[in-house]
Amino acid sequence: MSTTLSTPPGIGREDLARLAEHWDEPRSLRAWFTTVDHKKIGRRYLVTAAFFFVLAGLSALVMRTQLARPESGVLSPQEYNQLFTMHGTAMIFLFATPMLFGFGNFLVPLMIGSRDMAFPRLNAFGYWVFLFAGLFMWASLPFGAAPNNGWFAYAPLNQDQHNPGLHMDVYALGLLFLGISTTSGAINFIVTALKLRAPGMSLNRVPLFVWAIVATAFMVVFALPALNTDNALLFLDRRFDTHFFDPGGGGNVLLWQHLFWIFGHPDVYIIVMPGLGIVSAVLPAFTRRGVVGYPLIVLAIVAISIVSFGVWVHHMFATGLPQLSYSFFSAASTIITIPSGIQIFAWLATMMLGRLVLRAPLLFVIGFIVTFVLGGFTGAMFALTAFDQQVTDSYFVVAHFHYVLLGGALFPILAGIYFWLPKITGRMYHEGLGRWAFWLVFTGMHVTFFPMHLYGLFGMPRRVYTYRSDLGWDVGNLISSIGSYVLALGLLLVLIGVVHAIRRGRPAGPDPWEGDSLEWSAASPPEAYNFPVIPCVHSLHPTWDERTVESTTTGATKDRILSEGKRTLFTSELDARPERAAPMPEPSFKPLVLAGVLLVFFTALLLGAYPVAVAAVLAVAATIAAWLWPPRRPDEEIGIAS
Ligand code: HEM
Ligand SMILES: [Cu+2]
Repeated sequence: MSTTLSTPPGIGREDLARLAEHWDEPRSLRAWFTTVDHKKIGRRYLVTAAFFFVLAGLSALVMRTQLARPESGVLSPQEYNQLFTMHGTAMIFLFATPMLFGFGNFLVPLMIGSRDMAFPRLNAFGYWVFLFAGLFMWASLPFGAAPNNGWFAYAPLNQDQHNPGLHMDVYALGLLFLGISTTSGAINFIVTALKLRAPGMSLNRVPLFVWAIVATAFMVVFALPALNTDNALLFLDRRFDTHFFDPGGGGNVLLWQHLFWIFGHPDVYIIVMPGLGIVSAVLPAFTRRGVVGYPLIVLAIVAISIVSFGVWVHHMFATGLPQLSYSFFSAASTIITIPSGIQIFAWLATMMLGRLVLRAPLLFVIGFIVTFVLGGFTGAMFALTAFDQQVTDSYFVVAHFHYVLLGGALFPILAGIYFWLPKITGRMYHEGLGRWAFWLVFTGMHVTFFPMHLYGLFGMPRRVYTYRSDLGWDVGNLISSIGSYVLALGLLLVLIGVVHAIRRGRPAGPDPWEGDSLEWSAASPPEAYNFPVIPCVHSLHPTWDERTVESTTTGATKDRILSEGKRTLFTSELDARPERAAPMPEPSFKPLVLAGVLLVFFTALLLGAYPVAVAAVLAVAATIAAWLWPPRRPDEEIGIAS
């Protein structure tokens, strides 16, 4: 498996053998279902999210085929509604966030010098719930019962009397189900980054990618409850005759919008922030220097994660709220461009001061900067209430958010794929294929979405399944559709590149990019225990720093080898001072079982089989009890410091 064949210096053969014995999981079907290894779980997140991306992308291609010509009949209005809703919902909830969580899962323990996440079984549980919730939602499409009211599912159209059938029940239950995964993942990231950092990695030495993931996780914890409340109330409205969002019964349609966007705007940053973290992680290797302005970037990350909770009403400028509140939210929306701008300038300065190595990951980072800044420009335009009221609900908006989301999430994700593929698979990708993929994706993206600004300004509304040909939108739409095929071709090349690397790529070695963070000091792919010796971190760029490297070779000590039992080191939150070596859990079926029982619960609710749902709740309680039951012989814990 690993590329380091000889014994690494600093650790003896017996210790190495013992580590392998405690950490290696056998290659069996059983091990496949019970694994708690963050690297395997991270890989699964990446593959599953990529699969949902393909489904959502194919939906987009079908829509663009329908819209290529005026008055075409590829799709019925009902089918179009379901496709754009599933496309948007899946891209946001089943692709962007889980994909970035996949990178986080694989990388955070490696970057902070730990042997796993803080809660490995919770981690496995989060993955299974994500998989089941995603399948739960997509499975509705072949039955013609997929959500059909847009990804933000406004009231009153989400109500039973206006929207009968299962469509919006799938939406409400699917997102509630998925939220369990996102929340548990977020908590895991927070605890991992606070408690499992290698000794010496004080807060001012934490890699920017980890900062971004932790800030994202905090935002998830605070934002998601609003969405969950919305969906729980919606389900009650639809099934149990409450009237939270039904004006006829004294409810309030704007309540839905407020709760949705209190979640929804932070969610934009939940999607983009880890992408920005990837950019900060990729740049040092391809500019041969640290990112300029580390403390400023950290402050910007923290500022964004707070301010983004105070701008949500800019999504509601056309709902007739009091003018004064618009002024406040307009100002807040303008202010939030400052910390984003700081990061952009820090990256530009890094590139100007460094020595550029123009490989595929850097190309995608440059593509990110161009695209994301253009999306930011139109975003700043929307912050002005008067402008927003003119173009809201037009294709100008569709252009804007695709620039932000493809710029801020897809491009960094592609940069991350090329950058970490050698680490994840142990194999190098084909550079020529990577460049072709970049140019096709970049060109395709702008050819698809730039014209949308124009026909948006010319009045084409979003979410229409077709248009008349005398409105002047024909040429623009045709160009967009052609662009989307070019984009799809580029993405196909990415996939081919990944498969080619796995099959044919030359072995990468532990550190093909001479990167600066700790994952590059582990083998490619990393051993099950990540690090034979947990390093002692002396700087912000540990792999470039002699003293940190020495701490795992000539300076290795027993308390950082930890070869007795399956253990990793817990350290203090701020300064990462060693506290104790804690035992890590063995593989287990319980995460899978719990996720499976939850799937039964949500399916029963969907189909109205309430007695089954009650039984499933009991099974959930029983599974959790079994999970938490103390083992007969409590694991021995060995304190190594006071
Ligand atoms: C891969 C190329 C993509 C293409 C060709 C594409 C195309 C489209 C199209 C045709 C629509 C429907 C527009 C309408 O009728 O109003 C749409 C909506 C949307 N797309 Fe994409 N898209 C792509 C990628 C993405 C990505 C990567 C994301 C997010 C990460 C995304 C998020 C959305 C959202 C949120 C909507 C709004 C759905 C709604 O109106 O409720 N798209 N896209
Ligand atoms: Cu917003």
